[in-house]
Amino acid sequence: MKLYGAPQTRSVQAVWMLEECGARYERVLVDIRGGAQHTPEYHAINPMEKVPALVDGEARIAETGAICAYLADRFPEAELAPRIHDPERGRYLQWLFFSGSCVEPSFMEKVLGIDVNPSQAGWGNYAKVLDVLEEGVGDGPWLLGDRFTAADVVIGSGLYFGVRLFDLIAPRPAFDAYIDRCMARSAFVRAQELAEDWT
Ligand SMILES: N[C@@H](CCC(=O)N[C@@H](CS)C(=O)NCC(=O)O)C(=O)O
Repeated sequence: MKLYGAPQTRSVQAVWMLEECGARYERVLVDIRGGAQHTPEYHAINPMEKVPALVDGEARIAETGAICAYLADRFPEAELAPRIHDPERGRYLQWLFFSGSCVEPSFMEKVLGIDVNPSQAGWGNYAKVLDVLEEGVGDGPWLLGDRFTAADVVIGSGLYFGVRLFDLIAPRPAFDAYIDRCMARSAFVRAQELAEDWT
């Protein structure tokens, strides 16, 4: 299994997930600052020419949420996803998709300082997304209660990015407590180090 990535990118989320799974994998640097993502070879792995991307035998997966979902199913013994007939799988999938469809666009809304019509924008608006996130992580410890899943890797990474690394989200007690729980996981700690070293 090969993870294509680069330092200081969303690749850290995929590394965190791989570490949660206890997977054996190789980290392959894509020098995105030098343009290495725009080669025909890498385009064949991820046509968006972005990192991260995962190659597992014949399987090729890009989009961080999809990589996390794939890995959770690929390593069922790690118990990072409700099984297919478990009703909790509905909420799990909702949170996994919520990141790419709502959290990320809402961050862009904030960065660009634009106002959107919440009925037209698929993500509602930034304020609504934050309120839904707060409600989701509020009771804790995880999005599905006592059960830590791949959805926490994805949502936890987004909140860590928005609250702790960049000043995109004003701190709220529920966010801080949830981020602290994520940061206390040994896989999270390992990922922060590993994802900086792609030599
Ligand atoms: N929607 C993608 C976004 C991936 C993305 O934007 N990656 C950035 C780094 S965090 C990248 O590869 N940038 C290089 C480029 O676009 O040339 C995901 O969730 O994986």
